[in-house]
Amino acid sequence: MKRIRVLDSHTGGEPTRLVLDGGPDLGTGPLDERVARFRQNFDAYRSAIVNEPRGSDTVVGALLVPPHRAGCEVGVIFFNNVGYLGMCGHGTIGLVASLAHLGRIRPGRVGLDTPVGAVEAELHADGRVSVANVPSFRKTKNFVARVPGFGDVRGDIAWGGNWFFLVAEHTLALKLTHLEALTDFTWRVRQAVNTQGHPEVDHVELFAPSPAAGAHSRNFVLCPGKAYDRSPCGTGTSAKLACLADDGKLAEGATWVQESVIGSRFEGRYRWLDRAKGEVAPVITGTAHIMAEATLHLDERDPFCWGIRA
Ligand code: PYC
Repeated sequence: MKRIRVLDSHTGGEPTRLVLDGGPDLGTGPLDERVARFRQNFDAYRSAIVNEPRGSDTVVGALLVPPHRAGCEVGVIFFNNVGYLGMCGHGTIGLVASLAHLGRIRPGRVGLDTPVGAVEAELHADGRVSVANVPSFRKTKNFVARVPGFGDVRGDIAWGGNWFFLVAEHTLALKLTHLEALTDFTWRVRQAVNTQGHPEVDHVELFAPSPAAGAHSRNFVLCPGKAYDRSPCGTGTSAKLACLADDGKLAEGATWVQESVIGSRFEGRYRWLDRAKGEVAPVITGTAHIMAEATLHLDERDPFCWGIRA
């Protein structure tokens, strides 16, 4: 029997399952090499931790590992129902809130090593967490995807720690009552973008005005495994900030309030890194709540010990 100690939190409704002990030993070295080892040799752990019956399509796992990059105190590898994430904004907020809950950190700054770069988080005295994310940028403006059944869909391809296709021109209402239609549309858009020259894109983000006061925008984010992000998506908001900056629609240092389809919010702002390249340093702020401290039991007599997998 294997035992895995986890701490579950949610950030704006999106769950994070932090693995404290009992996860795979990925050895040492750069985190992009360790994530390759995770995928190659220990992928069953990913499934056991986040997939049904212990988890669900929405759970993002976070494996704590020793850092490699200088100046980082903690290393983390994020994963989901279908694979691995470069970075995860809501997951980082959940990780920091979880470390605070365990008494491992106090308000202040903590350097995090991730497979796609160093990230600096700040735990504020009131429990909010700010994440200075990896450099973010727009790769392609106004890419037009030909989507069967929907026609041409125009959007931007941008990096915020994961790859996104960001769409503002569409006719769908970003409401919880429309989840099926939103999922169907964004999934078809993703397939079209992937087959029409951009296989790297694994998240699709729709935007619309928010019906609530105080938010600049509402989004719907389709994650790689077809679940939608309950939070406003930290890496997706970083990609959005890069596009806003490049379009001259948001000033450096100004606050952008991004609301999710369930109404939870992140605040974002950016600093220019390289105007000519359109590269920004985004900071995302949000709050996480602890939900459970648990020990997962992996009993080989259980036919679904390693999760339900396709
Ligand atoms: O917050 O960056 C994020 C994220 C990515 C996938 C789910 N959440």
